[in-house]
Amino acid sequence: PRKGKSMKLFILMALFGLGLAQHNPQFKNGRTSIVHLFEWRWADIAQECERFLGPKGFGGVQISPPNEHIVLGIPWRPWYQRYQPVSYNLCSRSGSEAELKDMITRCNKVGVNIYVDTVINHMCGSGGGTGTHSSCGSWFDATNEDFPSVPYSYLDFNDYKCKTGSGEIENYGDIYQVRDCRLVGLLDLALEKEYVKGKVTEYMNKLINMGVAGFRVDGCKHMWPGDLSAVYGRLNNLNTQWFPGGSRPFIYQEVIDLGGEPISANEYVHLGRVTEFKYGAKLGNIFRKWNNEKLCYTKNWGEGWGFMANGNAVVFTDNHDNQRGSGAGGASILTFWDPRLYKMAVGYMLAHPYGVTRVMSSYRWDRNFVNGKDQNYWVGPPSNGDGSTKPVLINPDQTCGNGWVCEHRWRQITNMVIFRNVVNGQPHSNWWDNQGNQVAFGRGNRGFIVFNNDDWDLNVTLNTGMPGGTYCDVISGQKEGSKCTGKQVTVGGDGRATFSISNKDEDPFIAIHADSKL
Ligand code: AAO
Repeated sequence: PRKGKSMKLFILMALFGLGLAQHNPQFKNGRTSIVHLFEWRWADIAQECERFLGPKGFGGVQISPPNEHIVLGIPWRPWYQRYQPVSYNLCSRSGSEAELKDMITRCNKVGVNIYVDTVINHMCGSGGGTGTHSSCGSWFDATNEDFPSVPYSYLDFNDYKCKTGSGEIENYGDIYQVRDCRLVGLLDLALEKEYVKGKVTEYMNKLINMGVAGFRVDGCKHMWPGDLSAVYGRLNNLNTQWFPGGSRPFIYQEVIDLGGEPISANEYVHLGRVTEFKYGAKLGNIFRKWNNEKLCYTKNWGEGWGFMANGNAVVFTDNHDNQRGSGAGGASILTFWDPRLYKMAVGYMLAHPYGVTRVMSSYRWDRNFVNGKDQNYWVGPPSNGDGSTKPVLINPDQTCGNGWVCEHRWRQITNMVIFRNVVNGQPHSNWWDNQGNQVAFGRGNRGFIVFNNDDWDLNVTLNTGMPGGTYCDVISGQKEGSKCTGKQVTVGGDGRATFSISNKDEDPFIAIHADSKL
């Protein structure tokens, strides 16, 4: 009996260990954040890793889906064609397999991981037609569910299980519909079939062998946790050219859970991390001061706000869906369109210890609101006349051109990505608030941040917990050589410092850290 018990314990630990391992982003040397380079070309990402992300301490890049996808109406080409797979060939709007491979290698070399946006719930829409209008030119027939380049046939789809009249998800209150019927007309793969599991696993393992560190798994709410568990369990360990032996791929699953539906994020947290959508929705309300929210209420930010356990969460202010009004979160979501509040919200997220952080990096499009809805939410990345994606230009002042926003290059955001690395592992400490929208907190003795989102000035002396000395604020400027290019903060031998932030400042917050000390 003792042997049986310890065997059971061993199995439990092995299962638990395996699960936990897939929660680890496998960041290289002390890096802590992911940037989503939405719709970037592989060639541009490779260069960005070398010239910016590596040197600035970014941990990884979430790339747009690399597999072959439908091409919708040249040159119309909405961004969302990437979420309509036609095969698992590795050629997409972002580039060829060779370019993908080159990018993965060059990013790994400078310590930046690649995470793949993985679309395995479905293929293209049922109305996708028949022909070779796909990113590698593979022939497919959406009408008859025939994708010979995988190959998948009609036998590999869920139609036999879906019970709704339309074949669509009609009611998010019915877990069977949500998993077995079509999401917005997308042909729903039967992941319960061994054959489909095999094809999906083959695709993901090919990417692992090429050197990626993990996966953002699209639409997990629409797949059964048991099927996902089986797929994840068959994934190879990471490539030992770049990662320690036995490293498991990082898994983070897109499950929109704002409460109120029978399927919850909780059903997925043992399999990997999950996107915490409440985070950006609440943070938007707080910085906009909607619903009587105040910054001081964030003293217990994180699990105290009903978010999932810290170790399970991937957090973000906005994502590619809700920055254009779809997905979840609604009007409160902050984006680059509201730069002043956005920088504060991203700064707050990066300073706070909760979750694995993902920074959004976008392109600009012409918005056209009709009754509060953006008619142009579909507009694809900056493109040439033939529909190909424009390269990311870097201006002399290090901002991006050609329509790329590059939020991750905004000084305030880049410097807070660095802040998060510097304070990594330190506790949330030395909280202060004015019972309104002025708050401050530290990260042990390694960093301190102060926000003024009230409509009046902040003038206060606070215990920072930092060693005495002169520090450069990394929001209004940064340390360059032996000088600060922006504000300076003097911390006394007792750890106290006086802060002044006008509500009219360009960016009404100040952050200092161990590496910004003169
Ligand atoms: C396109 C066209 C469609 C066409 C289809 C097929 O737009 O008209 O029928 O092609 O031809 C993206 C685009 C889609 C696009 C699709 C394929 O967003 O417009 O369809 O590519 O090209 C659900 C899913 C979630 C999904 C989200 C958008 O659960 O997984 O919808 N996100 C991912 C990707 C996304 C992608 C796909 C999945 C598909 O990030 O880019 O779609 O690969 C509730 C549910 C959510 C549900 C939303 C849908 O949310 O909870 O699970 O998300 O509804 O809007 C409040 C509620 C909140 C609610 C929310 C929105 O906030 O509290 O729960 O409102 O109503």
